[in-house]
This record gives sequence, structure tokens and C-alpha cells, in this order.
Amino acid sequence: MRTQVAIIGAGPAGLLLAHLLQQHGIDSVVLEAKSRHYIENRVRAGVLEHQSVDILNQAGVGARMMAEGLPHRGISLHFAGRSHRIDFEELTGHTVMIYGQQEVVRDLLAARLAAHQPLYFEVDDVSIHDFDTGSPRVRFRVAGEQHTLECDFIAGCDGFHGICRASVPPEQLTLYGRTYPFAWLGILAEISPASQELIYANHERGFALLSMRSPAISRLYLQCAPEEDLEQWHDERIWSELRARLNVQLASGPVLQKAVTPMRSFVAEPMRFGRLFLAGDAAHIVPPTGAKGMNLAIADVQVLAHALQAFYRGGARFSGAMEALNAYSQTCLSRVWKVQRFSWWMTSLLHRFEEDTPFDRRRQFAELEYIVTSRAAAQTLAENYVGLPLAP
Ligand code: RFL
Ligand code: PHB
Repeated sequence: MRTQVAIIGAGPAGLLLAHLLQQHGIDSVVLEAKSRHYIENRVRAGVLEHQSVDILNQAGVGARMMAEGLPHRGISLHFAGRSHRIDFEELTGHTVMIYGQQEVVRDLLAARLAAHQPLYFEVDDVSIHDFDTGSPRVRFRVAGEQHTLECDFIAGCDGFHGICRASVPPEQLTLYGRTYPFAWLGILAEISPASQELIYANHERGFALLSMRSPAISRLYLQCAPEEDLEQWHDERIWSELRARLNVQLASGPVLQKAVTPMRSFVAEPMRFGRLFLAGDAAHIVPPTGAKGMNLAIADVQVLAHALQAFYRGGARFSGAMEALNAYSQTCLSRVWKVQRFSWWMTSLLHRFEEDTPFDRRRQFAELEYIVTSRAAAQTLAENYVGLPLAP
């Protein structure tokens, strides 16, 4: 088997890359460890930056998002018993779109399948070889049969627990990270959202977030312990804790899904090794408080797709052909670190840390007060939330 770009992983990063390449006549094969049903139903992120919306529209996969997604012009911050609105549109001229990650995945998958382009589900024993040479290879097994895929490049879009980053010799990688001493208990519930916009709450009992997926489905989160036992969280306990922390009228409703998500900041540098390119969660993880994970994945593959297009347009022998590919890691990392900073800052601003002293707590509230009373401070939050400019 041979292709131009072997793509490991069919999350938002892998599927969007495959689509952007196909639009420019570049062949790829996508390999995914899970089933189609699994990846289409995996509940994860829900907020798209305005530039992610533009990228999906320009790629021709935005029609359902524009019809069913919910454009949001701002968010509310709840603290000290009060509610304050941050008006993104007024502060930045931009809005964000609420549209579930699994919907983005469904739209991209539909485009891939409609174009009859190769995509293998439920592959196992995936291993990558010779990416430090001009002829990389991927070995994998599907339906009990072993295959070797020869390619020009490998895109490691296989998430945080994938094999691509782990295949790089450790001495060639620098890892940066921190694990937070808390997690999020997230639910998807069949009730109409209690607020038209997202609510981020800093409460004595811990952080809470009200989000949504549609006019009939709410997505809600509570700060909890990293090793929290879901058995201890029967539905009524979750609802009553959400009511206390969010300080809103909240009806109970059927809980469709319940899970604990760990909180971590992580960056691997560089994001390229010879002909292997890491993108999305394979290269970096952010805590979800800034709503950035899926957006970073989209931004990375936009840069990678442009670089691969330049390579194939220029021809392998053209001296400038490798220029954009050589710049990939640096181009992405300069934005990744700014987004890391924002995600860490939002997390620090809104959560209860056990080790916090009364001084730390006062300082946290002073910062929140500053944001809601200073246009400059509110604008800083808003411009990061709607999305910093993409790399050129
Ligand atoms: P993904 O979406 O993890 O996709 C990677 C894909 O690679 C597959 N894979 C392999 N395929 C072939 N061979 C292998 N050896 C493979 N190993 C793995 C996986 O099955 C998967 O399909 O990464 P991508 O595309 O970079 O997209 C990034 C986003 O998914 C991620 O940043 C966000 O969703 C983060 N995130 C959340 N963000 C939020 O804003 N709100 C959330 O509630 C939220 N929940 C989450 C999350 C991330 C999670 N992970 C990764 C631990 C919940 C979880 C559990
Ligand atoms: C979500 O809707 O899942 C969501 C929204 C905002 C966040 C994180 C997650 O900051």
C-alpha cells in the first residue's frame, strides 16, 4: 500500500487534515484505532473559535454547523454571588460557535466517506518506521490482516495516548507539563440550557460551568477530585451541587452521559521529527477551562496542510519546497504557548485550590473584579477566548 500522507488518528485533527489535503489533490490514508460508532459518539469539547468556524466553512464542511450551531456573543462570570457578562462581540468584533466536537467529527467523516477516500477503523498494532529517512512506513493490522503503508510523510494525529509521540527517541523530545490537583465531572443532560450563554462560576464549593449543545441539551461541569468515584455522584447530588455553585434556577433532567476528565497542561517540543509531524493532542494538552483543545488541533492542521501543499506544489527537488514544513513546529508552538498560558490562567482564576491561603483567595477575587470593571482586562480575556490570530 502506498500514499502521500499517512494520517494516524481520526479525531478532529486527523480528519480535517485528510480533508484539507484531499481538496488540494494530495492523497492520504487515515488509520483509526476505534470504531466509527465510537468516534462519532465521543462527547468532548463544544466551543469553536471564530477562525475554526471560518476554516470549517472554507473547507466546505460547515453547512450543518451554520444551521445547527449556536453563535454566542459572550459569556458570564459568576463569583461572590453576582453575575457579570463579558461581551465578546463588543470587545473584539468576534463571536464563538457552540457545536459539539462529535458533530465536527461526523461532518468530516461524512465528507471523507462521500469522497471514497481511504479510512480504516479498528486498526491495531500500529507502528511507525523510518520517519528520519525519505521513505517512512507505517505497519498496522486490520481485520486480522497485516499491512505496510509506504508514504512521503506521517501525520501523528493520534491524541495524547497515541503511539506517534511515543515513537520519537526520548532524547529528541522536551516535555513540559503540569497536572492539576482536580478534575471535571461532566454531564450531558436532556434539559434546555438554564442560560442563553455559558456561565463560568468561581464558588466556595469549587468551579462550575454551564454549557450546552442545543436548545434541548445542556452540558454541565463541576470541579471534583481527580480520583472522584462516579458511584458517589447520583444525579440528584449533581443537580443540587450545580445549583449551589452556578447560582441559577436549574431544573433537573435525564442525564445522558457522565464522566470525569483529568486536567493537564502539556507540550512536547518540537512537533516535527524528520518526516513525522505531530498535531493536536498528540503534541499538546490544555485544561478545558479556556475551551481550546479542539481549536488548537484545527489550527495545527491548517498550518500543516498549507506546508504540505507548498511542498507538493513546489516539487521535492525545489529548494524552497521544505521551507514551510521546516517552519511547522515553530509556527505552531509560538501560538500553542500563548493558548497554554490562557488555559492555565483561566484555570487558576476560576478553580479552588486546596493549598490556597486567604491571601490567594482575595487575590483571585481581585483579579475577577478587575476583569469585570476594566475594559482592558475584559478585552484580554475576550480576545483570547474568541481566538488569537492564526499563524500566517
Ligand atoms: P483526539 O480527538 O484524541 O483524536 C485522536 C484519535 O486517534 C485515535 N488513536 C489511534 N488511531 C490509530 N492508531 C493508534 N495507535 C491510535 N491511538 C489513538 C483515537 O482513537 C482518536 O480517535 O485528538 P485530536 O484530533 O488532536 O483532537 C483534540 C481534541 O479531541 C481535544 O483537545 C479536546 O476534545 C479536549 N477535551 C475536551 N475539551 C473541552 O473543551 N471540553 C471537554 O469536555 C473535553 N473533554 C477532552 C475531553 C479530551 C479528552 N481526552 C483526550 C483525554 C475529554 C477527554 C477524555
Ligand atoms: C463544553 O461545552 O464542553 C465546554 C465549554 C467551555 C469550556 C469547556 C467545555 O471551557
